[in-house]
Amino acid sequence: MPVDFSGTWNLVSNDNFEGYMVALGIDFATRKIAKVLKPQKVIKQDGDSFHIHTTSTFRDYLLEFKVGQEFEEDNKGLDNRKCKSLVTWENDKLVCVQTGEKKNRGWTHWLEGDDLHLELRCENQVCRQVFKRA
Ligand code: ECB
Repeated sequence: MPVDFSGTWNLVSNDNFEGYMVALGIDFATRKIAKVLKPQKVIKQDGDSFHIHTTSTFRDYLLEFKVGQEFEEDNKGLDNRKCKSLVTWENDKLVCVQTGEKKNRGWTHWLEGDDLHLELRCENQVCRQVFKRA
């Protein structure tokens, strides 16, 4: 059975989100609001087709993609930079490379026990988020 990320997930920890936001050039006022958010992720997975909706009291972000098919990502409401994104499987990890103005940009999702993990990367910064099922 392939790994299934489907479900509703609540953020429980968020290590170095500040550093990640600084690397993305997010302004101080926005970072101050964003760093206290407890976003929820709703993931719908049908094989290699994904719908990942990250919601919060401040902003929402919807991403839809198929593994192995490159797409244009607009990062609207985040840093608003466009990039070319490609998500692939690395064993049971879902790995996204976001090619654009920012070096070493991307993220990785995986399941560990009952937890959903997300590593967000930009330049030399790594943010580690952990989610639990709602
Ligand atoms: C959408 C909730 C967070 C809103 C934060 C608002 C302002 C901060 C601006 C930029 C910070 C960059 C990213 C925010 C962190 C999480 C949002 C989604 C990260 C992401 O790309 O998740 C992937 C993998 O689950 C799916 O889009």
